[in-house]
Amino acid sequence: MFQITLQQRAASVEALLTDVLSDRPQNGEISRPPRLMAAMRHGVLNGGKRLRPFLVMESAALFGADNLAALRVAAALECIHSYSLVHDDLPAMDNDDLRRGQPTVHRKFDEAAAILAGDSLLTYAFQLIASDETELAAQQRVELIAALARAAGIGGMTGGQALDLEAEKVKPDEDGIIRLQAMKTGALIRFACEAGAIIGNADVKDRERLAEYGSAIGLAFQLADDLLDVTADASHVGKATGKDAAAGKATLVSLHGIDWTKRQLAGLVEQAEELLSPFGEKAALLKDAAHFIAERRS
Ligand code: GRG
Repeated sequence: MFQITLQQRAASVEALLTDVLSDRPQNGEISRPPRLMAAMRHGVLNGGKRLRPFLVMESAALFGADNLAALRVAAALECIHSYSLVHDDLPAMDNDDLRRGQPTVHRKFDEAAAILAGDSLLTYAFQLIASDETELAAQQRVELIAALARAAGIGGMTGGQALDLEAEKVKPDEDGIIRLQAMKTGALIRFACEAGAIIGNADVKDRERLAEYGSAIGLAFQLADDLLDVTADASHVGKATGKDAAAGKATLVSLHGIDWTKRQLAGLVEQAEELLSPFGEKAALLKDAAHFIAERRS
C-alpha cells in the first residue's frame, strides 16, 4: 500500500511539475528561456523517489487537506530539493557525473546552466507557494514561505552544507555531526511534515508533533544514506558511493559502525511511530514511510 501511494503521489506531483515548468510563461512572467527551462526540467523530472512531496501530501491528508494546495506545496519543496542536488553535483561541490542514474545537469548542459537552473528552481518554489493558485489563506502561505525559507537557508540546508564542507578539513564531534545532518538533510524533511500540518490548519500541538516526526525520520534518512554509502554499490543507488570515506568525512556510521547504526535506525522508527500514535489508523502510511526511509536500499 505504501509503495502504491508513493507512486501515485509521485505521478501527481510530476504532472503538476511538468505543467508549471513548461516553456509557457505563467503568472505575468515576460518569457521563459527554453534552454533554462530544459535544464530545470532535467534537474527535477529525472526520476527521484518524491519522498518529500509524499510527506507533505500525506501529512496534510492527516488533517483532511488532501487538495491542490498540498500538491503545489509538495511540488515547491521538490523544486528546492532538486535545486540542492543540482548544485551539490557541481564541480565546486561534489563534482558528480551521475544523479538519479542520469547525467547531472552540468554534464548534460554546462556549469552556468546548472547554476542558473538551481537558482531558478529555488526562487520558483516560493513563487509557487505565494501564488493565488495555491488556495490557502494569506497567513498560511506566509507561514509556509517562512518555514521553507528557514529550512532551506542558513539555519537549515545551505548552512548544513557549509558545515559539511568544513567537516572535510576539521572533523566534527558526534554533536557536530548530528547538528550538521539535522540542518543539511533533516530540515527539509521536517518542513515537509510540518507543512502538511500548516496546510491542514492543525493546532500548535499537532503541528509540533508532525515537525518532531519529521526530525526523527530526517535523522533516519541521513543515517540510512550514510549506511548506503558504505554498503551499497553505485549502480543500485544511481549515484557514486564510498564518497564519505574517500573524502575522509566523519559520519555516525564511521564513528559507531554498522550494527550501532542499524540499532539507532530501529529506535528512530519507533520514536516516529510513537509520535504518530494519537492519529491512529489515519497515520498508517506515515508510519510505513518511517520504515521505508530507515530500510531503504537506494
Ligand atoms: C548545494 C545548496 C546545496 C545544498 C546541498 C541536501 C544537500 C545539500 C545535498 C545533497 C547531497 C546528498 C546526496 C545528501 C544525502 C541525502 C540526500 C539529500 C539524498 C538525496 O535525496 P533522495 O534520496 O533523492 O530523496 P531522490 O533522488 O529520490 O529525490
